[in-house]
Order: sequence, then structure tokens, then C-alpha cells
Amino acid sequence: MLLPGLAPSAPDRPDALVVGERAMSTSELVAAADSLAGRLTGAPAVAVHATPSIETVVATLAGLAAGVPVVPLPADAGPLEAHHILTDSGAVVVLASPDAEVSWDGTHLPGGGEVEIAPVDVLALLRSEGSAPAPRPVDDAAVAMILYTSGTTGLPKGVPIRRRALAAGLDGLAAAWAWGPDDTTVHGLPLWHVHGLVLGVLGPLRLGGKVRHTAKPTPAAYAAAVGAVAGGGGSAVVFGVPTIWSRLAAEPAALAALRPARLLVSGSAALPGPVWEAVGAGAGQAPIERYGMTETLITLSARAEGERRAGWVGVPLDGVETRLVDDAGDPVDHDGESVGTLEVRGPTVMDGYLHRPDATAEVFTADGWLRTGDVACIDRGGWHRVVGRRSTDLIKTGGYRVGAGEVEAALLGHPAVLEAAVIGEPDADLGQAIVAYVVAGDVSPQELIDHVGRGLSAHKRPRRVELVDSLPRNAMGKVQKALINPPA
Ligand code: MCA
Ligand code: AMP
Repeated sequence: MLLPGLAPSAPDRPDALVVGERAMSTSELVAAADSLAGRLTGAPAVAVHATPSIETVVATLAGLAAGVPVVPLPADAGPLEAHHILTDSGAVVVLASPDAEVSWDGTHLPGGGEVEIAPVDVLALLRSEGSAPAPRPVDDAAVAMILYTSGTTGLPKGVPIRRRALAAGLDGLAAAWAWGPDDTTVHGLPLWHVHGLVLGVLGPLRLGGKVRHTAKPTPAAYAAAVGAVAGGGGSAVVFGVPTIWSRLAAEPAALAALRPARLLVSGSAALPGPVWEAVGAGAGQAPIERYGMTETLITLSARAEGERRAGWVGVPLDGVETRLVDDAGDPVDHDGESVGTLEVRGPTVMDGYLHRPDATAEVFTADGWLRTGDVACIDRGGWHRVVGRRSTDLIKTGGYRVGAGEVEAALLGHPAVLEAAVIGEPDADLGQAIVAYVVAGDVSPQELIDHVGRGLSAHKRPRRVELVDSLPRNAMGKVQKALINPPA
């Protein structure tokens, strides 16, 4: 069973799920999700407009109960990205909060027709309790969800995640963090990624714990949520991306309010050493770091009861294997200094991208290991340190993975744009900031930023657009991004 925390035998907790100001009990979650599940059975896939809301959680649980692959649609997706995700995944219905604002209604599906946007009315679902057929047991090899993630070029690729991979990944983390029914997991992360949705919602619901989502990931909201959990005698496990930890570190009062938490966890991007230190000093404990990818779920983590080391992401979870290879594919020594490309294998790794045998073949080695594209070292004790990525065209901004090629293609879709090169510039707050260098006719930087946000997702907008006369190219005509110099 994927979510034993929602089984009839599990305790009925009045505040099993809190999102912002709204709470649902375990029994309400089950009743609402089962009621909706009855209407989804047999659908090829169901999309969920993943706003930070109880509706997103109910819709996701309904898809899982019906055995229909759930496709979380970024809440800030523009029409281009939404259309791609809906057509590629085959989802014909989008479950959304009744008050959701969508910029892509009227999206046409390949077979004609328009996508149906179905409002999730939680109160009505609770009233109709009992009318829905009981969801059937679902095979653990079935696809639970399809998450979309960016590559260096093209539109995002779908990663089908099987139920057994979710179960293995969450149980591995439960063992690493002693994460269980007594914990309330606190975070304010987007609900369409592994971090916020799989770990931050399905994790606690699998383990019989509680979820407290802050709606916005502000330092004040984190402080209040930990205070509420601790005030009720609960144990808080707090999740954040490095940008969230860095913003907390800049607000000492909010950081100090995290002192009662049992565990602080950072992931999705590299946590800078000074932020790790500042959180340790201000919150009474340094965060533990863990590492993963959409394609692999979480594969490495420091242990709750073990050592915490700034800049190191720990050791493999149960069942996961890792290795380092050089450019020739030969093994790299695990001496804590030599760097190589990290490859992983294990029960949480995807089988392949949806409809993309070409991309799947590229990412797997002949002997079945997944090439992460991350450059790392491993020490004699098996601890891993991620030192960078092989491709500079995959940008991590605020923990979001954004392909430079996807943003470049969106920019080139503007009639005034002739050439575009997108890079991730070092940024103290976001890790990397998306910056575009553009050769264009008569157009303002802001218009181009807005243009990207209208087509793709808001978080894929360049933070800055520099209009330039030309881009540096080599003799073959390829843009030399390393030679692009920010204006003084
Ligand atoms: C943002 N803003 C902009 C631009 N970008 N304005 C103009 N131009 C831009 N280019 C606006 C926002 O809309 C917002 O406006 C304001 O700036 C500040 O935004 P805010 O949300 O505070 O911050 P942010 O800088 O936009 O976002 C920081 C963040 C966010 C909240 C940390 O990046 C975030 O939620 N990151 C989490 C990503 C994540 O979960 N990744 C997991 C994937 P306004 O205030 O008007 O709205 S990784 C994964 O799943 C794995 C497997 C793993 O390892 O975990
Ligand atoms: P995503 O698929 O969005 O989860 O992005 C996966 C990528 O995030 C990885 O390939 C890494 O580059 C990066 N990443 C995730 N966790 C960490 C971490 N703890 N430290 C450094 N990079 C990380």
C-alpha cells in the first residue's frame, strides 16, 4: 500500500494536513479523495493544477487512489508549457481549485477538443461521501505520477514514477531521518516537484505523520508553523531549498523560532557553507543535506543521528548504489578529492522518460546506471560532495531546474529577437539567476522577461535581459557562453 497513513486502521488526526489557514483530518482527506477517485477511474492520466492548497493534495490523492497517473502542472505554468505537459502526458482533465487563475484555459488537445478544467470542491466531495465506489488496489508497478523536468534543450520531459519507486524512496528517507508518525513535516515548497509533493506531502502521509504547508515559504511563515507544531507538543521536520535557508539566515528572529524543530533538511541545490553555519548558530542545529533528482528521487542523505558536514550530502539510501566515472567512463577513486561524474542505480531510479527513447538512451549507461550529469567526489567513508554540473546549460535557480535551451527557444519566439543565449549567473540569494543575452530589434528587456513568463513558467523568466550587438561565436558558429561577459 502506497499510503498506509491513510488506511482505515490509521489514527484519524484532526490536523493531518494544514495548508495556510486550512486544515483537513485524515478521515476527511480519505473521504474527499475517494469520492473524487470514483470519477477518475480509467482516465489515461489526470493533471493537477498544483497551487499550494488542500485541493492540490486531495486531487493528487484521488488520482493515486484511482490508479491514474497524476501529472502535477506547475501553478505558474504559461500556455506553452501547460499545453506541452497536457498533450505529452495524455491528461484530458485538469483538477484545479475552484478559485484558480489559469492562463491556459482553451488549450487544445491533439485529438481536437479542449482540456477540461474540473474544479475540486472539497466540501461537496465530503458531502457526497459514500456515493463513490471504493478505489481498487493498484499494482505497485503502476505509474503513480508523471513529473516534468527540464533538460538542457527543448521542452520539459516527463518522468513516470512508479508506486514502488515512491515507496522505496520514502522508506529510505524514513530510515535515514528516523522520520515517522510523530513528525509534522513543515515546508512551503511548490507542490509539483519531488521535494514539495513527494517528500513534503506523500512522505508524511505514507509514514502516518502530518503535513503543515506554509502556503508561502517566507521566514515568518516557517517560524509560525514550527511554533504551532511545537506549541501543540509536536515534533517538526523542516524542509527547505538553500534559498529558503539563506533567507531564514538573514532573519535571526525567524531562525531562532526554528529551535524547537527536531530536524532541518536542505536539498534541491547546493547549500552554501556560510548559510549552513548561520542556520546552525541561529537555529541550534545545522541542516542535514540530501541529494536527488526528479529521475532518481532522493538517493543520498546525511543521517539524522549522524555527522553533519557543510557541503556534503551524505551516503546512499538503502538499496541505492553510486559510482564516479571519468570522461572515458573509467572509475574514479573514492578518495574524497578526485572528481568524476556521478552515476546511480537503485529502486528509486526511473525506467526512462515518457515518449523519449532518445533521451532515455542518453541518460543510461549500457550497464544500466543513470548518468546524473553532476560532478562529485566520494570519500573513503562513502560521503558524497556535489561540486557542480557537467553542463552549464542546466540552471538551478532557487532550487528550480531550468534548461537554458528552453528559455532561449521562448525568447526566439518573440518576433523582435534574432539571437539569444541564456546563462545561470552566480547569485547570493538564488544560487544561480537566469540571465539572457539577446540580439534584438526594437524591444525592451522587460517585455522579453514578460514574454518568457507568459509562455513558460513564471520562475523560468530571466531575472535580467541584456540587449547586446552580437554573441561571441566560435569558427563553427556555436555561441561561446563562457565568453559572454556581463557589462561592467
Ligand atoms: C521572480 N519574480 C520576478 C522574476 N522572478 N520578477 C521579475 N522578473 C523575474 N524574472 C518575482 C516573483 O514573481 C515574486 O513576485 C517576487 O519576484 C519574489 O518572489 P519569491 O517567490 O519571494 O521568490 P522567488 O525568488 O521567486 O522564489 C524563491 C523561492 C522559489 C521561493 C525559494 O525559488 C521556490 O519555491 N523554490 C523551490 C523550488 C523547488 O521546490 N525545487 C525542487 C526541485 P510576487 O511577490 O509579486 O509574487 S528539486 C527536486 O524535486 C529534487 C529531487 C530535490 O533534490 O529536491
Ligand atoms: P531536479 O530534477 O529539479 O530535482 O534537479 C536535480 C538536480 O538538483 C541534481 O542533478 C543536482 O544538480 C541538484 N541537486 C539536488 N540536490 C542537491 C544538493 N543537495 N546539493 C547540490 N545539488 C543538488
